[in-house]
Amino acid sequence: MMVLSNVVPRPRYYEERAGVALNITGGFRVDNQAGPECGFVGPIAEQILRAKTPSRDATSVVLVLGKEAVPDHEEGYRILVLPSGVKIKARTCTGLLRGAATLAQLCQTRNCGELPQMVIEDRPRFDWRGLSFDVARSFYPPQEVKKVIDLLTYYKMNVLHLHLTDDQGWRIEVDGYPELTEISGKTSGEGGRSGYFTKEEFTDLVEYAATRGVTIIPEIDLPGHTNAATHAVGDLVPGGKATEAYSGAEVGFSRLWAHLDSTQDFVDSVLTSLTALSPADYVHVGGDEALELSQSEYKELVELVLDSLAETGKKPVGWQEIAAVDLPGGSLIQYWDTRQDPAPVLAAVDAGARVIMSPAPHAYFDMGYEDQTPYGGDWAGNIDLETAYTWEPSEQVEGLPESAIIGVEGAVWTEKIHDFSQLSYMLLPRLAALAELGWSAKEALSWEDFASRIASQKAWWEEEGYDYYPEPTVAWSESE
Ligand code: TNX
Repeated sequence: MMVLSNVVPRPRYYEERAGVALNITGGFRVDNQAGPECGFVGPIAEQILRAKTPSRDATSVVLVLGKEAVPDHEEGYRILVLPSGVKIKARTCTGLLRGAATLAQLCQTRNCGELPQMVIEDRPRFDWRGLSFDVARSFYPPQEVKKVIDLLTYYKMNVLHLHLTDDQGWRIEVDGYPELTEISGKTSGEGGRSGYFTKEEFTDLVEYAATRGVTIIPEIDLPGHTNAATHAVGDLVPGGKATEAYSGAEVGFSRLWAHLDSTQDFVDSVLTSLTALSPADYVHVGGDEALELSQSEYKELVELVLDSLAETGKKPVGWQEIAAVDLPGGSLIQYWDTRQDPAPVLAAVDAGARVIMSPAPHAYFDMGYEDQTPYGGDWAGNIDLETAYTWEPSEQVEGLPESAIIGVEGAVWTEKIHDFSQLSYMLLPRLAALAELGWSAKEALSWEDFASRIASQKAWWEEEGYDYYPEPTVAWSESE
């Protein structure tokens, strides 16, 4: 098992074989034989394996597509280590990327040295392994979002959910409503950064993520969390007077109004413009904490949003509260608030919805690790690494069968997390814990084993310039 001591998430199947080891002295050289549709995988695998300028004695990594002996999942892969080099086989281009991530971790530090002959066969437990990233309270420019995507790729996560709008700011250009970004692209939460993604920048992020096996799910938070919209577009407010900019950290005070014609036009324009940029099957439409709305107003507005979204051909994801509304088939509900009665979620699941598990007391990475954590908040409690790792998605809601759970998602809200260094400190190491929970076989999860493997990861974090919290329960110094 020693040879896997650097690998997170833990692979499903591994077998060491007798015989001469592979001696890696000059890094890797990628030989992409996977055909034109996976042409993009070669350069990305080179990046993951840091094979950009291979030396003459570089070890060859052959990439091939195939089904034989590859676990039956679109992200499944098989790695074969022979004395002559490494072969990665997968059913899809994404599967090849997953294999490359494992190989990179087997060789965490630049001098990989010897790898025994072996076979790894691997596939994920859950199809959805995501991170929800709030770029509305504090803006994070494209190059920083890319650094987050790199982390997801390294840990085989496949969804980046971008929370693009909230009370404090609006972060994506919308056709027909330039004031959204011209006005509310300049606001932020207190201490946070402002800014927004142009359509070109957003498209570039979608492409960057896609070639790394990550789908971007954009979120427009409706019908609450809308102060940035009502601040920029006075027509969304009865009487036509725009609301004041908001930089505080309260939630629940802002809203749309169903009886205004401008609301329909606004929602249609936002969703049409956004979906033209986003190839993902889903759009996250928020739905959380609309505390100023009566239940009937909430339903009316959410239905308006869902009908508008249906016109675009996309399926909705909504925060847990959205379960109160009749949802179209194929909808996803994001479970976050363990204080609320889950009965509506169970009813929605009975009616055909599936659930993304993001229980705040385990998966909210804006919570402190401990009382002294300098950033973030504490409303869902402290979340140390063990708490982030030790929870079972299928045991969060009584009566919710595992088959109804599409996967897991962490969340990082940024009211009190203002730059990349702080963000990274809050994500690492907890993001890696969530990644393993979402990927590895349930029976294989072990906190002690994870705690020993995570120690090896800091070499990569340090080389790549990611800050992290040196969780005291991990023996970091023993990693090298
Ligand atoms: C609750 S989680 C929120 C966010 C806050 C977060 C702070 C959810 C759907 N809504 O608006 O940023 O708590 O942790």
